[in-house]
Amino acid sequence: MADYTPKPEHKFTFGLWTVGNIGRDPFGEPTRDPISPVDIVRMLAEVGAWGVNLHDNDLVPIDATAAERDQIVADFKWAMDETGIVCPMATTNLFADPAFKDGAFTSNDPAVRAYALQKTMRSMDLGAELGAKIYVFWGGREGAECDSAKNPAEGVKRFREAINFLCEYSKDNDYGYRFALEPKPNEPRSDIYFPTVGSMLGFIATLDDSEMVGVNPEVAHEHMAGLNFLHAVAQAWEAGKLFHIDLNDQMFGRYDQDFRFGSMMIKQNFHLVRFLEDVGYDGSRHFDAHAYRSSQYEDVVEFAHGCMRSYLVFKEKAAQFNADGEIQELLAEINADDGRYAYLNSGYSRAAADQLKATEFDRAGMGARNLPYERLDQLTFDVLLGVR
Ligand code: GCO
Ligand code: MN
Ligand code: MN
Repeated sequence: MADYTPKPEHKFTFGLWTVGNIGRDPFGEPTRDPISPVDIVRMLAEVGAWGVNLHDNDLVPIDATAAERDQIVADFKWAMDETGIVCPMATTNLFADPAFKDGAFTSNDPAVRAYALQKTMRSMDLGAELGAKIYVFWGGREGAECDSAKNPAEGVKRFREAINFLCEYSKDNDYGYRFALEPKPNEPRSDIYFPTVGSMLGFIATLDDSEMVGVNPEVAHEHMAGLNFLHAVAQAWEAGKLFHIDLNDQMFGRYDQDFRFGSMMIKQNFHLVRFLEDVGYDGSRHFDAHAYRSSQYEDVVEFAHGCMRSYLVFKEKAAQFNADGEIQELLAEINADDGRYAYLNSGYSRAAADQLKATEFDRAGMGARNLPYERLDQLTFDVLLGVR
């Protein structure tokens, strides 16, 4: 029996808001008691996680005094030291307070935009104090219901100005942050700006210092938009922009479900984990999910175990897939290359263009070739379901 024990090298992290979720939804009141940040750190250590991530207000209430803040942060750091739990990522809550009801960085109100910047700088100070090196931006309220009220191009511009400003703030303070922007198509807004990973990648290229900014893709967010998450992650990876990842699970086209990783889309998640492991992604594996509303504390602990266990099971299946002789033979057959067109690999030259133009192709032969993807997909299924 394989060992599915989580270890620090797996870099499994949970947000304070994930295992700390109290089961409130738009139709119903909380179903479980809050857990203090210090107790969450202890719980994460017990289940074998590596790190904890947080929004400023997951730890420090928005109306805390400076003295209260310092005490809370000191207690939290003590719990981190005691347990060995690290804090690799921090972020700002720019969505809960009514001040942000029509956006933070993209609000029409200059005072709200300025307050959002100030709140983020303070939260960056906090993250730096806890050792975070990744700073996430999820623009939950940056969007609209009423497109008559806001010019979306203005929204893009305002978001850019904010990120440019905060990049400089990070550098000015030697925080060493890398920013990870997290797209989502909707919820809580009807439409959120920069709805997908591709959209965010396009935006990043327009920043003053695009080097220090990447993405934080989330399974649920691309699935809500009906998109292939693996493809989004692969594009981000190929662009050198996969700075962080939010793992959870979600049916296509539904409300924001935030299910336990591996609980819903098994084949998609398998391919995702195989990709992350094969390319050597070495960032956090962050679970941005929460337990069902029906769970109490002991089942929340099971939820946390489950996220990490599912990842490790997928990882084991990926190794099995990679070591399977029949699968590898099929892949070799599918990717066969006799080197005849290698002259195209170095890009354009007049000689290459002339040679290519003079080539006769067996178009009918190419079309008639059998691609054994049915067999390959069934073998994948058999690996996943443990019958191979
Ligand atoms: C959501 C988002 C958030 C962010 C978090 C960190 O759908 O609510 O995924 O959980 O990830 O705010 O930036
Ligand atoms: Mn989410
Ligand atoms: Mn998220």
